[in-house]
Amino acid sequence: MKTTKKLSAGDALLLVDVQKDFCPGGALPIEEGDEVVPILNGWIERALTGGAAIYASRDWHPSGHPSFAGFGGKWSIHCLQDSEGARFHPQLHLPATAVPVTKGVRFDQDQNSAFDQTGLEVRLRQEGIERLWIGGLALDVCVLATVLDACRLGFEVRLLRDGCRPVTADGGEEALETMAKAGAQVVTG
Ligand code: VGL
Ligand code: ZN
Repeated sequence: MKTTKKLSAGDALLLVDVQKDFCPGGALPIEEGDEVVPILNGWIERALTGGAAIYASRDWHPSGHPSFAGFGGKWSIHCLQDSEGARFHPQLHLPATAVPVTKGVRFDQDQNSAFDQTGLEVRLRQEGIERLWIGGLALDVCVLATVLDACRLGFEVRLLRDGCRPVTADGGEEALETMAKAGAQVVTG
């Protein structure tokens, strides 16, 4: 099926965790994580041209967070609040109007989805947004969880395949299948 790549009012681009720590050289690097940056910059252009809103989630952990190894989780320490590694990738052309969505702040458990107790759903409904174009890091972790929540909540979802990278290749393939089954439309290019 051919789908248009035009974003318009009533759409939002949702960029998931495009942060330094998830890119090569960071604390929890995803292979080729930085390669999503120019691709997502193209989507930012499309969103601005079409009058779509832009949201950018960020992983933002307190020290001793339960997702960290030694504290109940499996990940190396990453995206500590206010740290250099938690910053959005410096080459990501986020406009000043982009709305940050802070996640991973809970003391009791991780929040992989940008919808998990962040109030994002309420905000999107207030803004009349019905369709989400989603890309970022990591395809098989936080992008997956965010897309599945978005589908479950009834948003129309376009997954930006080339604007994502997985932690593991197999995980990425499986995530794509799971998201497609949930109703997300996978967009390439
Ligand atoms: C993520 C692992 C740990 C992600 C966040 O944003 O996909 N992955 N924390
Ligand atoms: Zn995290």
